[in-house]
Amino acid sequence: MRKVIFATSNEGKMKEIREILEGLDIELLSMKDIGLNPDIEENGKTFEDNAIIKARTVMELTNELVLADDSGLEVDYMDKAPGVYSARFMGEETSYHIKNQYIIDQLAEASEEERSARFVCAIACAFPNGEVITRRATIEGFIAKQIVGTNGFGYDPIFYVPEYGCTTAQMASEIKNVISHRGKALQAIKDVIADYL
Ligand code: ITT
Repeated sequence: MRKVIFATSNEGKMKEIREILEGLDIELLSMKDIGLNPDIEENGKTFEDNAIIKARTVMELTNELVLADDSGLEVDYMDKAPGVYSARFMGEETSYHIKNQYIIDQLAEASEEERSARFVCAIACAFPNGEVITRRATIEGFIAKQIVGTNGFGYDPIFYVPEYGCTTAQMASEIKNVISHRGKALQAIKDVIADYL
């Protein structure tokens, strides 16, 4: 079975990735599985740049097919912050309860329409021959007025999806995995990998 490494050390992402890529005839390995923990500087300006940096670095270290996800939350009222800085926003060690409450507080004066936001995900796939491809997907929503829900990770408890009447932290993972930025971007990458196998 072909090995595919997913270059992430975010456990929340990895759980979703395993669920979404289930069914592909691959041995999916996390960074933890292969015992690698390189210090990768994500200094790109776009989600794609950073996904490529992560996938390419780990491909060069392993010579395997490597996928990487760079994702984040864009809040329109905050000029699309935290964006590519989503993980580092207010400090990597700061709890998401504090980060989420801060964003809610920033939007105290915002109207309903001004609460618009989206999750963005770029997935890069680095092949051992040096070729790299990317796919991007988004999910549109609004910043909730309160922190609600315990599923998912990160900013899920404040990301309200009107079509479902709840935050992504209140959704079953089966639903989030189909409609989310990561679910859709990985679905597109799945087809590319299936062709390669
Ligand atoms: P890796 O680089 O090791 O993959 P990371 O957490 O540093 O892990 P990113 O740089 O891509 O990853 O930052 C993504 C951040 O965006 C993540 O830490 C969350 O804060 C947020 N995020 C992305 N997707 C999310 C989702 O589905 N639900 C909630 N928050 C999400």
